[in-house]
Amino acid sequence: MKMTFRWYGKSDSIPLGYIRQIPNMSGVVTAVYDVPVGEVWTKDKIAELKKLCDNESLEMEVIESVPVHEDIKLGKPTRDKLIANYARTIRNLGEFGVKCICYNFMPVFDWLRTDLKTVAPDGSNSLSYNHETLMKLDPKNLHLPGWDESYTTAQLNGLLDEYKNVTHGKLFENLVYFLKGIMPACDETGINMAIHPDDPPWDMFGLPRIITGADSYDRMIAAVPDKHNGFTFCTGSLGAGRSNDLPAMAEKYADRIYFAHIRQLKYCGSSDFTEAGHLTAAGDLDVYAIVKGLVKGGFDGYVRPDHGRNIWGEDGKPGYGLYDRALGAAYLNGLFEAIEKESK
Ligand code: DNO
Repeated sequence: MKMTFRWYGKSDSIPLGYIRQIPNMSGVVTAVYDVPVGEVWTKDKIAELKKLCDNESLEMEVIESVPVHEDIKLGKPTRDKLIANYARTIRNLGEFGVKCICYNFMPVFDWLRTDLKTVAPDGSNSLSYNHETLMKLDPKNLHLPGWDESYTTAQLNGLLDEYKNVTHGKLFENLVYFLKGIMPACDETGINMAIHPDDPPWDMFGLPRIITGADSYDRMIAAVPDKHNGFTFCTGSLGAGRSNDLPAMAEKYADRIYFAHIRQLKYCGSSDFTEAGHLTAAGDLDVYAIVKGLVKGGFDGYVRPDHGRNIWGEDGKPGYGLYDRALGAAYLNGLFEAIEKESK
């Protein structure tokens, strides 16, 4: 495995030099943030980003994310042009040594939480999700914590209306259409596409969500068997779905898991959760068993410590401060080293 760390580009308050000092850190997971969704990432933009990483001797082999335009998810006639643009971005990224692209296929919203700073008894704080609170929100006039509100209210209303005709089946067909359109660029460049699960893995505001567990993985592999069609195994997202057996999934799909986001959840009630420190004992996910599953299955991808808490007085970007993610990386390094040695 290769240990990596998410870095939000030049605007990230965490210096690349600090990231490099985390033991075993091979590179960063980053993105070009100033190109509108649907447009091609030019070689100039990619080169600029890569240079920043090169200067600090960090690799830039994983991109998170190249976002997918809503018209592609909606299956609108404009999608062919947008898919061609996406394929060009893949080819451009391939020229700069990128090996893996994380993306998601969630309609309109990405991850959803109801609080960004839930305080734990030890004084640290982290993100949390409360279903009842979420259900009380009006999707047409939404101000969600951590959401970048890139749509105007009118645009958001329009989009939500357009999705009224998109069933789960239709959304899945649109995903398959998209993947078939970009696979030639992946075959050519060797880039692996790694879909991020829906977070949390259930429908939101009447919008369908389709990447929720093992069944979704099976359907995706069956529909697009190309080896470049794979997964970002996000333990926090999949783990919010209580019926997902994460260690079993980790082992079963290890050869298609190109990227692992490893984080911890503490469950409350039947669907609520608070994010916690990475340690197995800190929450309800068996992080040890998950790593064991990955190793047993022959996992050979990228890992990043996912969402950390805010600790030691840090007021980091929600989920993406330095300290707790660095602790998470150290813990995961230890698990991988021990389990890999034991399994030889
Ligand atoms: C949240 C992240 C997601 C992820 C995208 C990938 O912290 O895991 O926002 O980057 O869903 O497309």
